[in-house]
Amino acid sequence: MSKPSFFEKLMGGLSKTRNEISNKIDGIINSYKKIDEELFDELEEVLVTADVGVNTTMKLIDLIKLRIKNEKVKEPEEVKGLLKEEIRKIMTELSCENQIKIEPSPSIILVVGVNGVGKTTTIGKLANNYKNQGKKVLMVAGDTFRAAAIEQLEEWSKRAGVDLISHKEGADPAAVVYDGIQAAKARKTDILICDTAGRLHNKSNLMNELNKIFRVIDKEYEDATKEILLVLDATTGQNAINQAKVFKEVANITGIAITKLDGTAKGGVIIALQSELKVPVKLVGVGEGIDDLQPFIIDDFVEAIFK
Ligand SMILES: Nc1nc2c(ncn2[C@@H]2O[C@H](COP(=O)(O)OP(=O)(O)OP(=O)(O)O)[C@@H](O)[C@H]2O)c(=O)[nH]1
Ligand SMILES: [Mg+2]
Repeated sequence: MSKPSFFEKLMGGLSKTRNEISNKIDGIINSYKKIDEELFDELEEVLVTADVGVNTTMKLIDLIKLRIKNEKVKEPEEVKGLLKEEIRKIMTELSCENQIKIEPSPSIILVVGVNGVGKTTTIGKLANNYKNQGKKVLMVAGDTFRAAAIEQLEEWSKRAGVDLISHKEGADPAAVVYDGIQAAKARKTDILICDTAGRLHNKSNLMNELNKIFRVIDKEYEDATKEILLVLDATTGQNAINQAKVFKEVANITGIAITKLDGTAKGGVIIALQSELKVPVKLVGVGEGIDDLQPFIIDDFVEAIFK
């Protein structure tokens, strides 16, 4: 059997979200003979239920109402196409790259996010992808909270065939990152990927720990291309939006990786993240396997949820 293409995997991963959005919208539209307020109310409910978020949903409804008025649209069947177009538009408003920045080399990717969202897994998949592209990759076990966290990253480093810099449990994460940078310089590494702890129970803890790491990076790796990647779990829906807000306050987040899209109908959260929070979604996780990480492409995403 041939391997599924990128788009097929995305389609598979987004199947629950597609059921929640596209199929429900079809059901609604087919039950209306003309476009009226009630139709909009039902559309609104579908979008909010799929975790598009109240603000983004309201904005979208206003935008399609305006188009319907201006273009004198009469048929309910046309509404779905308009919605698809407006979703694509609000997502592309952000004139940011949706690709992880790794050029010019060397680059450093600091991976942050609360516990359990999929940071370590995403690092493993990412390292494997870059290694396969011929890049020299090094991992840093910056989550020193538990010995198991270090072991887990070690496991991924073996699977991906890349080296790992680690200290013992309880070590200062900034010191591990410091060592990682020195090793990257000595080994002429292209991409240094750093894990961090998710178990930081409050904002000032989080800020202190991250700031220490940022200072080390700024001082020791000033010229490196930097990416601060926030990992969010799609299954948490609106909670993911709240996490993004908190992390935006403490760090200059340059991109988002959304994980676990395969198990959820809440994929609509991506629309809100990209359009409301103005942080580009750069990666999507669609499974637990090493190949289950994909670059985020707005057009493919919109096609996949409206198929
Ligand atoms: N289905 C699915 N599961 C995923 C995906 N990404 C991660 N997971 C699973 O989510 C769980 C947590 O992943 P980790 O990578 O350990 O998460 P973490 O953020 O490093 O967690 P802590 O180190 O505890 O803060 C694991 O069981 C992963 O296999 C994904 O895209 N899809
Ligand atoms: Mg981890």
